[in-house]
Amino acid sequence: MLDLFRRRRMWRRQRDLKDSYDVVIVGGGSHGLAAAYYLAKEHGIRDVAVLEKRYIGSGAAGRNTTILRSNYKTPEGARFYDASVKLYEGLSEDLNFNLLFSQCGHLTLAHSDRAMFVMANRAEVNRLAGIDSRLIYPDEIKRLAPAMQVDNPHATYPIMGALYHPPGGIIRHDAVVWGFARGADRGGAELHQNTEVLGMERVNGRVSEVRTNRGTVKAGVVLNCTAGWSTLICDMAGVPLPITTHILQACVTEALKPLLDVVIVSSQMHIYISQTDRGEFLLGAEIEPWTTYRMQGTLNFLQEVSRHAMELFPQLERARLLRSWAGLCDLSPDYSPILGPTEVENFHVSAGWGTYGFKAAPIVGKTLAELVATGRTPELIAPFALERFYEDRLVSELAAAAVSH
Ligand code: PYC
Repeated sequence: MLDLFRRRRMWRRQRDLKDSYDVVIVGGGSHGLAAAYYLAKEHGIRDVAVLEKRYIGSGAAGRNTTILRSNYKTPEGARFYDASVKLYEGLSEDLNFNLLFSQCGHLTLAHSDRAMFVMANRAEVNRLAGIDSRLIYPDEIKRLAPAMQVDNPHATYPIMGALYHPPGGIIRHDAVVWGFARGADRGGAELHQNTEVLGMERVNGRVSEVRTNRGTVKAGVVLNCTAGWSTLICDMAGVPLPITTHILQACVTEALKPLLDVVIVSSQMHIYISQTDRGEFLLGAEIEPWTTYRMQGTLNFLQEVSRHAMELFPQLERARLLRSWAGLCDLSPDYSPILGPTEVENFHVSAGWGTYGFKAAPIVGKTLAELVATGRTPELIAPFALERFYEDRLVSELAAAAVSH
C-alpha cells in the first residue's frame, strides 16, 4: 500500500554517458538488466552502463507470452531452466517488487502415439533432474482445464494426453523488466535509454570502445544481451554467430470471465494459450519461417491462431481480438542458447534464445555476472558455449517448445 504513494523514482534520471565503464551491457531487456542487477548485488560491481536503443523492455522482454517453465528435453536444458524457475520463485521478494508470478501449471498436449512417447521421455528427463513433470491422460486434463474441449470426436488433433508440469506458469513480463531495472539502478548501474550502439573498436583481441549515438565509451567488459539483434552487435565485435532472426507473433482477446487457469500448449496445433489476470486470452503461434528484423504481424497469423484456439475453446467464437504484435527471435542451429565467452576476450554473449529467452532471464543475469566477476564460466552454462558448434557438441532442444521449432 505504501508504494501507492511512492515519490521515489523507479530509476534515476538519465545522465550523460561517462567516458568509460567497467562493464557495458548492450540491451536493456530482461537479460541485460538482470546481469546489471546481479553484478551489483552479488559481486559489488557497480560501474555498469546498460545501453538500450529504445526504451527498456521494448524488445523481446516486453513482447513474449510470459510463460515460465523448465520441462526441457535435454538434461543440460532442464537443469538450466530449472535454476531459472527457482530464481523466479523468489524474485518478487528479492526485488521487493510484485512480479505476479502464478505457478498455475503448464500442459503440453499430445495428439498422437508418437507425441505420447516423446512426452513420456521428456517427463523422465525432467524427473531425473528433480523437476516436477509427468504424463497425464484426458480425465486429469479435463479436471485441470474444465473449459477446454478435450473429448471432441471430430477433432483434427484428438487430445490423447499431456505433459503436465505443475511449477510452470505465467508472470508479468513488464514487471520483471521494471523490477530488474529498479534493482540495477539502486545497485549503481546507469540505465541509458535511446542509446543505440553503432560500432565497436577492437584492439589486441579485445573490445576497447563502444560507439553509440550519444558518444563513445571505453569498456572493461562488454555483454551482448540484444536477443533478435544479437548477430548485428556481434558482427560489430567481429564475432559471427550461427543465428537467424525471425518474427514470432501473439495476440490477446478482450477480457473474459475466468475460464482457464493453466497454460495450454500444443506444438502440433501451433498454439499456446493462457488467460491473463485481466481476463484476456493470450494466444501465440509458430515462429514465422522467413528471416527479418521487421516486426510486422500478418493476417494469416490471426486467422490460424483463432482457428486453433477455437478448436480447443469454442467459447471464444465471439471474443474480439484487442491487439496483436510481433517480436524477434534469434534461432541457433540446435535451439539452445549461445551463452558466455567468445573468442574476443572481454566480449560475452547471451544469444540464440529462439522463444526461450524470457524464461532464462534471472539465471542468465546471475551466471553472466559470475563470469564477469570471476573470469570463469559457471558450470551451468558451459554446455551452451559458442564453440560447441565447432566441436560438434550440440544440445538439441528441437521440438521442446510450444512452437514446433
Ligand atoms: O517455449 O514455452 C515456450 C514458448 C512459449 C511461447 C513460445 N515459446
